[in-house]
This record gives sequence, C-alpha cells and structure tokens, in this order.
Amino acid sequence: MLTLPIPFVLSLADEAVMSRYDSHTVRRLSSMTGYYQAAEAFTALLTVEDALHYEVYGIDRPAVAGELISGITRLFPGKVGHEYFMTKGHYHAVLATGEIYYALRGQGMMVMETPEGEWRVEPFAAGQVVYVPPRWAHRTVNTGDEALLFFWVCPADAGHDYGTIAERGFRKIVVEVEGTPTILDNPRWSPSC
Ligand code: M6P
Ligand code: ZN
Repeated sequence: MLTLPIPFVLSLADEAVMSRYDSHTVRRLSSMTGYYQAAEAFTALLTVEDALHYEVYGIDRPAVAGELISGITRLFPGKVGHEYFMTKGHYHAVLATGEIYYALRGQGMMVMETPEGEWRVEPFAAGQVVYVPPRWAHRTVNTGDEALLFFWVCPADAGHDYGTIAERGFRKIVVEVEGTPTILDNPRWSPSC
C-alpha cells in the first residue's frame, strides 16, 4: 500500500508541540505502580495527586515493515524517594528493531540493557542523540528540574513488550545521591523473575 509523505512542524518554543499528530498517550503517576523502589514514597505522592507523569504525541503508521513511527515524549521532573521520574521502559516486541532518540529540552539519562546482560546508561540532555540498537530495552529518566522533551523514531512494526521490565525492572536505577544523579544496581533485580 502506498502511503503519503507527512510534513509537520515541531516547535521548540514554549510548550513544544507537533503541528500534527495522530495519537496522544497520557501516563499518570498511578500507571507507574510497582516501578519505583520506594513504595511508601510512591503512595504518599499518589495521595496528593495522580499527576501527569509523561505524555507521548505520535505520528501513527500501519504496523508493517518499512514504515516508521515517530513522535515526541514529555517526561515531567520529580523523584519518588531518591529515584528520578522515568518512563516504564520496554523491549520491542520485534526484538530485532532499533530506535533513535533526540533530546530537545531538559536533562536526563537513557537506561538500556539486553536479555544477555549488557547494560549502558547514557547522558540524555538537550542536543544529545542516542541510537538504541536492536535487542536493547530502553527507559528515559529525567534528572533535571524541567520537563525532559525528546523526539523519537522507530519501525512501525516494532511494538512494545513491557512484561519483562514491569516484572523485574532494569539492572540499573538512577537515584539522587548527595545532589548528584547516580547509577546504582537495582536491589530488586533478579535474573530468576
Ligand atoms: C518513547 C517511544 C514511545 C514510548 C515512549 C514512552 O517516546 O519509545 O514508543 O511509548 O517512549 O515509553 P514507554 O512506552 O516505555 O512508557
Ligand atoms: Zn522503543
């Protein structure tokens, strides 16, 4: 099936938005239940407000090989206990697919790992591009005081596999230690999960 070119404007002024998008996905704090280390701090935050945690604006395409999907994600700043706000993170359902991330605003890190046990945590601040190769699960962390805004592109048939990460998390977590974003082993990570 022939699909048509899609021009759109991605403005960085003020509340950066895309002039065109097909989908707007909203993740509130409550959708992150079980993801953070500090369960009590999480419950306390949630009691105050089920605030917007991150949102994704997407250009949707048919989920077939060759098509690309793209969009922007805005991840709000904050911490649960000492752990910085983050996305859920996922493997691609089609493991052999990669993704490009381009940070437009804010300060953060990209946490990545493979089923074989490789891991990387890369800086992800405005201007930084991270290429996520096939087989690498990926999560974005906001270590700054403002929203972390980034543009992303991946194969339209990649899909999301949240299960593994939802159950055992990533091998590494990003927490504030004496005012500095610090990479630590995830104490709850277990290979047997
Ligand atoms: C990026 C893309 C999206 C993804 C979003 C939020 O913007 O990879 O496909 O949905 O991050 O991350 P997650 O799906 O892990 O919550
Ligand atoms: Zn992805």
